[in-house]
Amino acid sequence: MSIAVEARPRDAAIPSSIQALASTHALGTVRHDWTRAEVAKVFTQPLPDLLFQAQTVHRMYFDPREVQVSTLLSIKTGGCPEDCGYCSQSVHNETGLKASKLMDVEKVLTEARAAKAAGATRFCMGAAWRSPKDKDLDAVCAMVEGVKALGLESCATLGMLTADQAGRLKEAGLDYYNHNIDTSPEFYGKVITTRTIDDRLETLSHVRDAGINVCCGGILGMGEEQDDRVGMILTLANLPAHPESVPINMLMKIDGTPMDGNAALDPIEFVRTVATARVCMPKAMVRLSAGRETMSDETQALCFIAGANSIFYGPKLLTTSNPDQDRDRALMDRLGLVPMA
Ligand code: SAM
Ligand code: DTB
Ligand code: SF4
Repeated sequence: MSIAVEARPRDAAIPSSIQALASTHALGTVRHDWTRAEVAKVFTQPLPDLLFQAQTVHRMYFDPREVQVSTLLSIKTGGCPEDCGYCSQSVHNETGLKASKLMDVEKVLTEARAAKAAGATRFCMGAAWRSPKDKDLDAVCAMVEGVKALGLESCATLGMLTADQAGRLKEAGLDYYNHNIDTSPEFYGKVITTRTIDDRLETLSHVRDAGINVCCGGILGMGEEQDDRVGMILTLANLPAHPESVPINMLMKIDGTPMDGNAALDPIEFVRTVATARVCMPKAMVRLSAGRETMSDETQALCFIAGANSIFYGPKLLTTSNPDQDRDRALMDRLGLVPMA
C-alpha cells in the first residue's frame, strides 16, 4: 500500500513547533551553567525533537558529513593496579590478559605510520597505568614527538598526571590527553574504588592548565540509571571549559569482570546520550568510541545524526576488537560520510 504524502509548499509558514525548537533558549551557545533539570529535559524529550536539536547544533560548528578517523594503540598492556569494574587490564579482574611492558618507541612509530597509511589523522596511545613514572614519560614524550613528526594529531591516555608531567607532555607536542570521568559522580564509587572522581578532575585541571586539549567522556551500559547518564553530561558540560573531545563508549563486556553479565543497554539510550552531549557541548568532537562492533549500522547512523563526528578505525581498540575496516568504509559510503581532513 502506498501512502500519499502531501508536500508542504516551500513558501508555507514554518510550523511554530519547529520555530520553537530551532530557537530554543541559547541553542548552540557554549554554556557552563547547565542545571540537572535542563540537561534531563534535553535528554528525555521526544527523540525526533532531540535529534533535530542535536543536528541543528552540530551544523553550527561542523560539517555533518565529516567524521574524524582515529587509531588506537595499547603501548603498555595489562597489570594495572586500579580496580575499574569494566576493564580487561585491571589486576583485580581475572580476565586472563597477559601483562606486557611499555613498547619500544620505534615499534610504536611503525604502528603510527601504518595508521596514517590506512587513512587515520589521529593516533591515540593508551597505557594501563594508575599514573606514569617519570622515566616512562621520557619514552612516551619521544613517541609523541615521533607521531607529531608524521603529521598526525596525537592523543595519550596514561592515567593520573602531576602538573609537571602534563607540562612535559605539552612540551613534547601532545595535542589531546584522554582521561574519562566514566560516569556520574553518584555512580562512580560503584565502578571504581581505588580512586575518586575528584582525582580524575584534578588531573584534568593539570592537563587544561598545561594547554593540552582535554578528551573526557565515559562508558554506558555499566548498570547506571538514566539519571547517571544525565549526571555525567552535566558534570562535563559544567567544567570551567568544555572538553574539546568527548568519547562516549558502550561497555565492551569482558569475561572475568564484575560487569560481564550486565544486561545490554537500549541503543536508543546510547543515541540520546550522544545527542545530549552534542547539544550541551556544541563545539566538542563527540567520539563514537568503544562498542561499535556489536552495534548495528542503523544505531551507528543514528549516532552520526545525533552529532557524533569521530570513530576509532582499525581492527583493535586497546585490548578488544573493533569493526572490520571494510565494514566501516562501506558504512561511511552508504551514509555519505567522508573522513575529516
Ligand atoms: N589507564 C588509563 C585510564 O584509565 O585513564 C588509560 C587507559 S583506559 C583503558 C581508557 C578508557 O577506556 C577508560 O577510561 C574507559 O573509559 C575506556 N574503557 C576501558 N575499558 C572499557 C570497556 N570494557 N568498555 C568500554 N570502555 C572501556
Ligand atoms: C576512550 O574513551 N575509549 C578508548 C580511548 N578512550 C582510549 C578506549 C576504549 C577501550 C575499550 C576496551 C579495550 O579495548 O580494552
Ligand atoms: Fe587501569 Fe585504565 Fe583499565 Fe582502569 S581503565 S584498570 S586505570 S587501564
